[in-house]
Amino acid sequence: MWEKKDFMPGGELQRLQLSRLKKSVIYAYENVPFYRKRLQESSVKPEHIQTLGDITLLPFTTKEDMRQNYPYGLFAVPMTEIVRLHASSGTTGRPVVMGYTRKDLDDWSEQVARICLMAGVNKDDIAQISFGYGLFTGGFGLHYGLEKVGATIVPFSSGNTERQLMLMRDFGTSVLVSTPSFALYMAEVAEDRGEDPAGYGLRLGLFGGEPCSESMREEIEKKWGLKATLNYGLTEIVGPGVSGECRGSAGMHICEDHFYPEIIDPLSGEPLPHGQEGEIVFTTLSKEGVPVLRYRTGDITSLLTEPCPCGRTVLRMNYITGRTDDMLIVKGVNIFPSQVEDVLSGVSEVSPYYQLVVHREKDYIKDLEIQVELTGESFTDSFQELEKIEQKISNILKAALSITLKVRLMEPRSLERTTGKAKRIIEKDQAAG
Ligand code: DLL
Repeated sequence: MWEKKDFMPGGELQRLQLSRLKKSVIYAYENVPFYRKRLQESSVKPEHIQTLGDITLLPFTTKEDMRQNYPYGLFAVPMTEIVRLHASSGTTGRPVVMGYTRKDLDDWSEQVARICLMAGVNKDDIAQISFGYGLFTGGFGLHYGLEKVGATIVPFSSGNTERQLMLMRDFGTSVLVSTPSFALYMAEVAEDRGEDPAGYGLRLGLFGGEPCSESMREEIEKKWGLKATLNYGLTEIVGPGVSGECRGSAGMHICEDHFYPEIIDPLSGEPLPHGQEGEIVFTTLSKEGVPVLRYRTGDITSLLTEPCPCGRTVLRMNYITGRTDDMLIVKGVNIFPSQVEDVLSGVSEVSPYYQLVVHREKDYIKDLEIQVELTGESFTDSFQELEKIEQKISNILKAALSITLKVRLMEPRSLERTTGKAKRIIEKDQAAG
């Protein structure tokens, strides 16, 4: 039964992973010319994989590899076997295209169902999906997982916030499925209408697709009066369903029988021991349509090895603290948006809405401005008061990052709201005001 797969005894899980890993490497080698060539170039043969540790013999796969093989170059089966396509939301360049066989879709719904179950969804729930349905994996991914659990699905898709709220109330929605930023925005819209979001009766949130700081999670929980759980995934591997939180809210359990995780040093590519922070790399262990070997996700996190009180034996991954490609180098200092967010979350005068505005000159960053919204309560006409808050934030940022950054306080509700993923880094010419 799929419900039991997160509870496999240690040795059994590793045996399954090893037999699947061996098969996946042979499968990719025999069916995807790209992998055959890559392995040959590194003088690796599938039979060299004899232990799970031997995975480090395999070369990495990158987003660039996927883009270069656009659209179907990494597919391992003829198109007659592919029953669904999804693609990454990347705004620049070619998207990453994923193809799923019938079995891939069955596995995917099971993976997402496990994530939903560990978050606490049950048959009595009415789950409103506010992820986009389309090439983005969020809508369809959560849809089939929730269906497998037996919840009643409201397949709303993203956008149209007023109507989302109306149906949420009328249909008695108990579970909200969305990005954390959209959950926060919906609460704001409800408040604008003079309503208390907590009155809507949501009991649980399944949030994913983007980072969610602890202060943002608390804010969402407080406003809606729900329990917020986070889940993680990416198009290149499958979509949502790679990992998710149980009720303990202490990291996200990985569907390890399907996705083998590693942590590497993002600079050297060397494997790092469990517990240490680095870039997470995944190898698919069961995929037919597009098997993926050692995909460098760009996401920075660590693997948690302590047993979870919930009894699940699969590893947990920590929350994502940044992306390798989100790092901004300003005057020689490396800055991740999450570091700025951490600082801002400790300042009571500002809301969770912020943006990092990048001023570029040729190929380097000349300046970085932190735009952050004041809360309704701290908004004032007093120039002195505003300057005091700005200075306070600037000082804390300086202490945390060892660099003086320009801080610009914005009026409440002035930064752009999103019905999908929040955009934290913007280029100067796109900035508000
Ligand atoms: O966002 C898949 C997804 C949909 C996951 C819905 C969960 C829920 P992509 O659009 O390919 O796929 O974006 C993947 O988003 O590499 C991370 O950088 C980020 N991401 C996804 N989930 C989380 C999370 C979907 N829980 C990229 N925390 C990933 C932090 C996340 N970042």
